[in-house]
Amino acid sequence: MLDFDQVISAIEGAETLEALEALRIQYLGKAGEITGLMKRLGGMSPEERREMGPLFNGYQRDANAAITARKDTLETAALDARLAAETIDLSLPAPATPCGAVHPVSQVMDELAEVFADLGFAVATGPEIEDDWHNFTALNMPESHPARAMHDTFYFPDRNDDGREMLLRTHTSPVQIRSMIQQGAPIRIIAPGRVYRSDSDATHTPMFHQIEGLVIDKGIHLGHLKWTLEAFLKAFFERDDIVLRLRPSYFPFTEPSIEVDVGYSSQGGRRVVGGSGDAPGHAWMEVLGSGMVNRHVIAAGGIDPDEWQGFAFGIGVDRLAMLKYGMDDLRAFFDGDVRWLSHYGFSALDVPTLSGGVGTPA
Ligand code: 2NL
Repeated sequence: MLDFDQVISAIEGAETLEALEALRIQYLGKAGEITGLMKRLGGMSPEERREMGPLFNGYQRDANAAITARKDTLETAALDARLAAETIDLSLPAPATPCGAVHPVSQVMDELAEVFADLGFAVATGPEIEDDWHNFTALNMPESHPARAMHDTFYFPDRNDDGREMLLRTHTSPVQIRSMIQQGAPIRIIAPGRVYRSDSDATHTPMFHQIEGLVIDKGIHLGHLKWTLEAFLKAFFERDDIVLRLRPSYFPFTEPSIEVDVGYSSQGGRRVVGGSGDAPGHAWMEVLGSGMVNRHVIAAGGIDPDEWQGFAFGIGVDRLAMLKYGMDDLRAFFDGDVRWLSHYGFSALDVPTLSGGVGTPA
């Protein structure tokens, strides 16, 4: 026969939760000893059952209660032991907070905005989803114009409510068209942002960054363009010995159109901007396109081209970042690899300044 006092003292003396669980199974489990007594009640005569029923039921109830109480005691003791062991040493240095970095494209965009702000330019922005009028037609590129095909445009399947074809802007020029229409002359703006062309290889990504500039005022001429670009490139590259070479070119939206090269030399496998491209050990590198705004474009912007003139320019920001900070593969810009970013990125706490980066070697 079961010695119930011993069952209770075994439960109360269990040293661990595992030992307690073993006792629970031994007495109250499916094949447990108290469970066995309960099963035996079924085979008893009514008299026997009346006598033994309350006794066995009491065993079951009291054993359960003892196990619950012991479990509670053991768990509390385990928690107390853990709390005593896990003290916090407040004198230890705090673990470093994972911190992002500013992407070189964002850094260069900020630097460009700062340089041009010093020259009196405001920053203008606009939609990346455009219609073909703002992206092409207003820029002196009518529907059949071959330059439209040159842009490898991403088109949307549906036209907008005005029946215009919709597309991802291929340059930020539509921002300047919108600014001309909205604010009128005079204008002094830069339009930085993402642009899209269906192009992909080592030097082209389908999305890239551009910054365009537009000045509209009275009596604006090529001299203003050249001075502005020179001042900009000197400030951006933080060097006084920047030499420009202006070459005639063609863009539908400017007349005349001018491509601008800068002199550079190769030092330790890196291109370093500065000096004349004709000097020994130097060469020329194209950095931007520009020109006097075509009178048709000024008119499309709702401004009288007989009264107002202007110049404009367009620069690839990604290429400019590569040049200033020494990255050699454009595709890595948009891979999203944090190792690349921690190598080339800039502290998020930095105030964007011209001298914030590694700069060009002296
Ligand atoms: C390039 C050439 C250029 C412009 C962009 C422009 C904008 C308006 C009117 C006239 Cl609203 N021109 N933009 C002008 C000349 C060149 O970009 O090679 N960019 C990377």
